[in-house]
Amino acid sequence: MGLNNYEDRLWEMIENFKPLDFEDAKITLSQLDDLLMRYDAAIREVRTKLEILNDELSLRGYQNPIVNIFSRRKKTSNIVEKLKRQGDPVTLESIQENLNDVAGIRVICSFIDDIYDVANMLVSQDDVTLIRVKDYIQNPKPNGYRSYHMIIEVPIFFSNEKRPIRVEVQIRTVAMDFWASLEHRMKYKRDIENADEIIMELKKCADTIAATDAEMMHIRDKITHIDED
Ligand code: 0O2
Repeated sequence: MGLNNYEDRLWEMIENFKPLDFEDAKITLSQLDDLLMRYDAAIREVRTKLEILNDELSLRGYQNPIVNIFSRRKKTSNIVEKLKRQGDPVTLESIQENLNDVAGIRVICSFIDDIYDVANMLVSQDDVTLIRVKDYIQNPKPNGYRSYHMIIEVPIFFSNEKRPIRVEVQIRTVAMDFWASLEHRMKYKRDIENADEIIMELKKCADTIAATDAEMMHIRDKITHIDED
């Protein structure tokens, strides 16, 4: 890390975390780095679990239920912005108490039933604690958004302690992901002239995608039966 980067982060710390003085800012920054390292470790842990599941299921004839895994750790600026937006204090304790998505993993599956299989297999591991589920596949959002969201907690072992760390896992099909990426772009655009029209078109596409996802599963089942005969 270059000096400028460190200095920038120190100023970011002073501005948002309101340390007592410069020395306190340095200490808090080092504690923040420690906390972020723990979230990075949790991402690695959950990614590995998913990769192992995928390898095993592929050997059992499931044909790679997971197409891709993306992960990201929220940047400090976005952590601060979200805490402020929620009206929560900007402190290290508050990050752990009030944010579930500092560590985020997105799993892309081929078929809808793969999503539920992968989710169930992950949460049935005895070191994984399920904190919350939001099933936007069974209950899509009014805009058409579909995805299966879980907040889980995994224990991470460090040199002198074991700590449970939260990870947000979003699981969706390739088609749902394609839709969500395009729809997400709307979030950062202001004053869109024909917003209502775009929202309607996106909703229509989301419904078409849902029907296609269901049909693809049906066709896959037919092909599987031919294979078995
Ligand atoms: P970004 O930029 O992707 O990180 P919480 O879990 O309490 O923080 P919430 O809203 O209750 O917040 O969680 P929820 O509903 O599980 O959604 C969290 C994430 O799902 C969002 O993170 C998005 O990534 C995704 N998401 C939810 N709704 C939509 C939607 O309508 N369209 C798209 N494209 N993505 C969605 P962030 O932090 O909002 O955004």
